[in-house]
Amino acid sequence: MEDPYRPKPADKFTFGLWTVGNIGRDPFGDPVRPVLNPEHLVRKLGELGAWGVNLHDNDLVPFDATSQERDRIVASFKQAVADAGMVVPMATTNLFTHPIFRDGAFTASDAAVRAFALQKTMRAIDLGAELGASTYVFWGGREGSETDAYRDPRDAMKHFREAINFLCGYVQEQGYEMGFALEPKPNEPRGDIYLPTVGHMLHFITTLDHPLMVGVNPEFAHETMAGLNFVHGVAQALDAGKLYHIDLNDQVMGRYDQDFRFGSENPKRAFLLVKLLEDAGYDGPRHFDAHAYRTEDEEGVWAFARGCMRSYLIFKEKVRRFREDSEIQALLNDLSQQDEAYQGPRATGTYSRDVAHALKQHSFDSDALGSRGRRYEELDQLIMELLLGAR
Ligand code: GCO
Ligand code: MN
Ligand code: MN
Repeated sequence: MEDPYRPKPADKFTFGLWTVGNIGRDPFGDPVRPVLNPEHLVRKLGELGAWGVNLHDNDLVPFDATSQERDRIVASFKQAVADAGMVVPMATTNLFTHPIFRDGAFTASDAAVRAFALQKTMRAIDLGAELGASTYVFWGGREGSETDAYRDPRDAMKHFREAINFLCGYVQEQGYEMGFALEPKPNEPRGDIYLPTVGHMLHFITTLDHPLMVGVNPEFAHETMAGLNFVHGVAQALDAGKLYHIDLNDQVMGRYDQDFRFGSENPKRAFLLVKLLEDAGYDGPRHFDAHAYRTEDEEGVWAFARGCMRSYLIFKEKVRRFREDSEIQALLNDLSQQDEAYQGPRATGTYSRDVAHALKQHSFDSDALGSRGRRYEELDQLIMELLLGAR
């Protein structure tokens, strides 16, 4: 029998070169895995059934490469991607590793650093375009502070806006078919990062010169680190038409930035996320921005990658069963019938003076409404039993 959870390109699973290429360095310890060549990573991901691979400029081209070296590396990588039957749907810039970015990139106080960050990003956008990427991600890893003693955070916001406006203009002038996805994160590596959550980012986008070109790239771990509900953040991005990309992984609230395998810590939240994405008809990449435990060797890395994709597909299958489970559906119907039984005046879209008048006069049985239980305990337990394999 064919394995129902075998990933296929049509599932649109992607990994970053930096994710499966993670060598397990942390602030306390040296690397535990060798550096693996990008072409090897692409080949392996293709074999596992992934659709695409994403990269930072310097995951592929070293920071100090000459233009000849760059062209040779890029041509050979392009061939490897094609040979593996893969695509590069997203690209991004490393604006955090080099010491020049110690105080930020687009928001750095030093004007020369800000200008260098723009130069590096334009070149990296060219690289992304050459590889066929249609989404360009901005994760402002160093765009933050440990102390606000010097920089006024309003200047940081202004400089970030200027950079994104400038780069939108650059992409338009080049004629690239590319949208931007801004990725919020509350902290790490900076003490605090500006624009820390999906909500902050969504508002910031409305202040840009070309807001239609720009959406968000929410990450499970990032909203969770902030103590927020990731499913709600993604829902708000969907509601705003701004879910241009998504970073899937897992994270325990209150810990360091863990980047665990998708679904490994909070499977119920992961299930509800997959349900939301599938219900909404989200058709962008399902990108895993995670890495294998530091305990693992290369085999463990592939077990990790397989695990991310399989878990997504298992959750998706659970969503299908949720929709077909007669007990769950009967409960949902019951609830919604009662919810929609109300026949009185209500707000539907725009304001109406007549409805307002009728509503002010309407008499409600507040005792009856206030005594109605919601049966969410029952429903949630049914979901748990579905997830635990008991139904
Ligand atoms: C992190 C971020 C990054 C970004 C990546 C691509 O916490 O380190 O999630 O992995 O997603 O730089 O933009
Ligand atoms: Mn992250
Ligand atoms: Mn990320």
